[in-house]
Amino acid sequence: MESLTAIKINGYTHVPYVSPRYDKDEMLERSQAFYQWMDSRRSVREFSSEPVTKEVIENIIKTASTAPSGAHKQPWTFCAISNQELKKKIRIAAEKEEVETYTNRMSDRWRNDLAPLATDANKPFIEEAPWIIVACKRVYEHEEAVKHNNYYVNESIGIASGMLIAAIHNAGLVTLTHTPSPMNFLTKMLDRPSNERAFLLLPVGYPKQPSYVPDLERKPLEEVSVFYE
Ligand code: IYR
Repeated sequence: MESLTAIKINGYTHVPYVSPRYDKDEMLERSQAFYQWMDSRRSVREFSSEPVTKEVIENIIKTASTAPSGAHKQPWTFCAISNQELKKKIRIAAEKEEVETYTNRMSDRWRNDLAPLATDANKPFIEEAPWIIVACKRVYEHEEAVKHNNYYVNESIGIASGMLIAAIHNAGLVTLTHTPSPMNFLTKMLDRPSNERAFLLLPVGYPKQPSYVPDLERKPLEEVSVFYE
């Protein structure tokens, strides 16, 4: 077979891409196996302090950064923190916001909705997990002192964060999407530039043993999909 070569479109190089192809049975089996694997993921709120190698965290971040993004701007920075002192400072600041949130910012309905998850303003996992990753979105880029907004920034960082969570699960580790609000204290503490905003805080590590999660069900396919055939 003739091997394909690069072509030019609008003066830009496009290279041949061959996507993997599976026969029908293998496709069905892979889709089923991946669903079951992803369905075994749970958000975990209690972490062991057992260390995780930096290289694993690097691979997880590289995976997240394969996400599609608006105009391929990749408008994200993943801050990975293992420094114990910094984690402690972040925990204290996050808990301060959370106390305010749980006592004054949340409606009764919101508090009731969270009751099955057993969350509260205490966030020991920020200090106890070996790593925390703060996913930051980059709202704009500077080019010669001019600000250029990035595109679909929330969609892009949301997709990348989903892929980060999948990569964490794939490594046999657990995480939690923590959203201390407001989060500007994080951008300051991490000394991030003015074009970056913290989006999610994710502790990464092993669950504390024994580990418990709420007895939740996921919505069945019929409730989360409509097919138009
Ligand atoms: N940000 C708080 C509160 C919280 C809100 C929702 I919606 C959750 O699903 C879980 C928690 C916290 O992280 O505790």
